[in-house]
Amino acid sequence: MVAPRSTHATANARSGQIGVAVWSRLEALAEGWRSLSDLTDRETWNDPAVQSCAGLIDNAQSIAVLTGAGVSAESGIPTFRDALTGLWARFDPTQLATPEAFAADPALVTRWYDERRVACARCRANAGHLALAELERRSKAAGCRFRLITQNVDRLHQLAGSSDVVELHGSLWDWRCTHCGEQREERAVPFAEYPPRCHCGGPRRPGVVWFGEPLPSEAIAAAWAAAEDCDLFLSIGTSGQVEPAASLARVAAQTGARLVEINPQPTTQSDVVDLVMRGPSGALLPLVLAALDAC
Ligand code: BJW
Ligand code: ZN
Repeated sequence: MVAPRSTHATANARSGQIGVAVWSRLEALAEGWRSLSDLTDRETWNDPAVQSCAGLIDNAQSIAVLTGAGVSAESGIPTFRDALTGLWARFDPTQLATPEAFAADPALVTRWYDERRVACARCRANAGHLALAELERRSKAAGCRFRLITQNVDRLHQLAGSSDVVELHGSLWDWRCTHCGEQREERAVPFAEYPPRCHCGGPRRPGVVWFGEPLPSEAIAAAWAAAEDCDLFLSIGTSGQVEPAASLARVAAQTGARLVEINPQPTTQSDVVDLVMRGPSGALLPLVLAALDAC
């Protein structure tokens, strides 16, 4: 059922691209969804790319999924590289997400994160998150290994029911004291002061990974192991611009895995993947699940 790697270019050209008319329909679907069953009940999807993706999943013994900010876009959370708006429009997110920015102006940086916490607290998991949680359940029930690695800091995968999520870049909800090191989950929004203070009096910072900081060693080890021993790697909603996460797809490719990309836009990984699905993950992933039912 799965074509050999040498036919990738043909497979991409023939069936890996979704047309413009279909794209606008998918956007409408993504906006109009109510629940996973609502979306899949109303739609049966016969696009060859969706069928191919379902076929790859059906044949896999070990699946690794890497997600990025695009997976949460349909929950209303702007992607990391979306231009900042309002009061933040004059700031560059890649400059704010640094230890240097926090050292220079902890109040400014923690206010930015707190506003993102407030916005995230109002968001719910979307059909893409729900579909990945369902795919995990089905895969495990069928004896297939399934590992979800995320760069996202919003914890929406966990809210959707995914388990053992590998968080490469930490979480917006965890805050750590820069003096005594105590870290705890902070769900109440908003904070009363910037930066929030620890009981020891020290300033607290978000438990996320900023540029120039090492990723949590357990998380990066788990992600690397998953990429090395999977036979199917799905890269969903990430631009692939940030290392070391961006290398995971190439690691998987080097060890012989098949690669699928789900993203409305081309990425740094598009050239190495076997199947490109151009569209929003909140619409495409439920359709892949629906197509899996027919496998
Ligand atoms: C949709 C969609 C829809 C839209 N459906 N899709 C090697 C080479 C060069 C540089 C480096 C290197 N190794 C390390 C570096 C430096 C650096 C780096 O990568 N720099 C690059 C900019 C070049 N990396 C680091 O510094 C990392 N640390 C490190 O390597 O440490 C080494 C070390 C070892 C020992 C001691 C000390 C150091 C740390 C990286 C940390 C990244 N952190 C951030 C911020 C987290 C907190 C926060 O959110 O504020 O993580 S940066 C930001 O980028 C965030 C994201 O998780 C990450 C990835 O972004 P993502 O998810 O791809 O989002 P976008 O916005 O880029 O893309 C969204 C995509 O969605 C787009 O493609 C859309 O098309 C798509 N989309 N709608 C599906 N509906
Ligand atoms: Zn403290």
